[in-house]
Amino acid sequence: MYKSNVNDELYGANGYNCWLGYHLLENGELRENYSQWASNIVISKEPDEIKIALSELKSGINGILGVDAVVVTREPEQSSCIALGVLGRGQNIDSYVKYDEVVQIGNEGFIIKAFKTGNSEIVVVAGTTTKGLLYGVFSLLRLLQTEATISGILKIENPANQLRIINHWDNIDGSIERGYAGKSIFFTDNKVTEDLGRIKDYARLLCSVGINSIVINNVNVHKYESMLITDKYLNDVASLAQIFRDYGIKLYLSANFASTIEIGGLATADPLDPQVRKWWKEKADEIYSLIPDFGGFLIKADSEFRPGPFTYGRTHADGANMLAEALEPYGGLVIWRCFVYNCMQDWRDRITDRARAAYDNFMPLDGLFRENVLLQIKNGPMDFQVREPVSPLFGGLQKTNQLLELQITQEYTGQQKHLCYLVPMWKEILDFDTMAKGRNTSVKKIITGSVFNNKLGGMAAVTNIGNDLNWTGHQMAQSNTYGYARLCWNPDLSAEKITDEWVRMTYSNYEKVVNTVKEMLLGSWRTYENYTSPLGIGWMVNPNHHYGPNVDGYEYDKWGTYHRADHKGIGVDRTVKSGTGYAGQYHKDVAGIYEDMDKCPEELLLFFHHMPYDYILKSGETLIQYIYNTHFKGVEEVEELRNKWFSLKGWISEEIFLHVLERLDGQLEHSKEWRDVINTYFYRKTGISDELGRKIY
Ligand code: GCV
Repeated sequence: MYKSNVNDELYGANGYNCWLGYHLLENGELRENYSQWASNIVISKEPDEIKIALSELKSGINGILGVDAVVVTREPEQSSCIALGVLGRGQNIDSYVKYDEVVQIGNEGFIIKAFKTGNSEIVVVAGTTTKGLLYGVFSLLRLLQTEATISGILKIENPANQLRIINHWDNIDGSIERGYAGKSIFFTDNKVTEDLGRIKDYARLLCSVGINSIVINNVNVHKYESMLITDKYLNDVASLAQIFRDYGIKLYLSANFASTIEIGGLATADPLDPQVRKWWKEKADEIYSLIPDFGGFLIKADSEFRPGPFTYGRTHADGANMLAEALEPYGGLVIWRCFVYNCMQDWRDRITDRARAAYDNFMPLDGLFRENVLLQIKNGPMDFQVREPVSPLFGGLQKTNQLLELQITQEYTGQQKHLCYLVPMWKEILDFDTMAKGRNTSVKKIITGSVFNNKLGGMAAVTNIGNDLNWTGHQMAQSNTYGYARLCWNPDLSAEKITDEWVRMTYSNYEKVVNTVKEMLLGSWRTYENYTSPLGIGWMVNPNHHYGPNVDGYEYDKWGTYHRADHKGIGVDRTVKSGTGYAGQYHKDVAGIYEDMDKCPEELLLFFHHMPYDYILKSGETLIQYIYNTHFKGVEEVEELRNKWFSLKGWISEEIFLHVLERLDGQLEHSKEWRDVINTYFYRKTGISDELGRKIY
């Protein structure tokens, strides 16, 4: 055991507090400087509506500055202070904010503004709603914890995306589909949890980074799980909703499209059947009587054996609109997933292409959905692979509300055993230019609704949270939760900035720690890609659980042929000219790039083209040599990751240091297995040796 220099109590020994651990600033001068105004908090006479914001502010200041701030209800004579409140209610706080500032603050926005009067410094934190104020408080605390300059600041922020959603794939029995951090925090043994303290801690965490919606159960709603919308569970679900409400978060439920059959005693789930429509309306009445601000339903239909409107010869618009009609009187939403494809596809057939499915199913329905329906679209056309092109539905759909769906839980990216920081990948997705309305029609703009004047929009992601003490299994995977939420709030933030914040909030401001951890995180996605599936081909994982290498292992392809690898070449021809035609689903300016193997971005080459192993890449390597090289390199990079982390010995709480070290050791071993399995497969298939004569097992 080594002796740590770090005071574990201050730096969060076990990771439970995530980025809200609030550790005392190391910089004494700065602490002193902040404390001059942060020691006094001035509020109006009505502390009730700002109770949570105030207590968050007080406890944050206490942790970061070691000060027990005094709360008063008017400006202390000649003292510097924080002025805190909700604007527009005739309270003192109004006098600090100018009209042209107030009008810029939306109903989730806030202002942080610092100015001098005489010798005093006033720092105003205000929103036009309680929720906005809460976001403002968490933002101020972030600024303090990351040692930002507050003097003279004028910061008015509003979230870019209306809906900033977390999806849980939690089952009522407590298991989590694709969960790698323990069991569900919401359910245990077919009951709603009694550990509401933990739910409150979770709500705080999510609110602190601006999440405003949560779906608490799995999209795969089986017969028993359909009961969640019955009186057996709804009262308990309402208690969860109450906790989230306090932190500005609306609760949603995934529902079984065939609930009328599973729990309603009807013989059909046909969306056009009057009995079915009546049943859902009554169900909505019941739910809203208990949860007045219920967000709505998330639906997975006609996908991976889930029921849906196809059974009745109806469209997905028919299905979604029927539910939307039931929720509409209460302002509820239907979030309908586009992950609809035929998992029984015969992969020997060279024309049928799973990648085409979402577009083929949903493009013809553009404009047919009611106003309170959103389509939730996975970032790529397949399934959260380490590298995929962006779904062509972005930029394709124009008359439909859209949500981008990402996966925080690392189903295909190392299952929180491997370090794989996904923010750089998500940045690429958000910045992708669909060209739908000329240059600069990026995904991030489309999902805000602003490009096509859609009423609703935003982002959703499948969470990596479970009941492990540190929430995410691998403690550093907390950075993915944090980064996702920050991008929902502001997709223009750079990966570098988000990472910097996370490290400073989570560990410390010591430059050594900040620089080392940032380097580790920012390169880790590419490293993971290097030793796993090359150039966008995807999968190559063991079937069902999706962990570990297995080149032919994709479970819905019993013929082991989806990647089209033979002794001469590999890759799927998705061109219009000679392949599945998928490339043609993009706007013509984008399609032209993907269609042409010389223009196609190389990292996606095998997704779009079938290439011979001796094809020369831009680097001058042959394709086969590139596969060998990246797999050796990936392992070396994991070795570097481990060395970097090891250099932080004594700088990070001992428990977290050892825990991460253990994960990195495991990752190193496992990356070697990946390297060997992939390289051997291709060596045997092609008979081509590594030019550098390295040993291929
Ligand atoms: C919840 C993939 C996953 C499934 C998941 C599905 C989905 O197929 O492997 O576990 O099911 O995606 O997104 O619905």
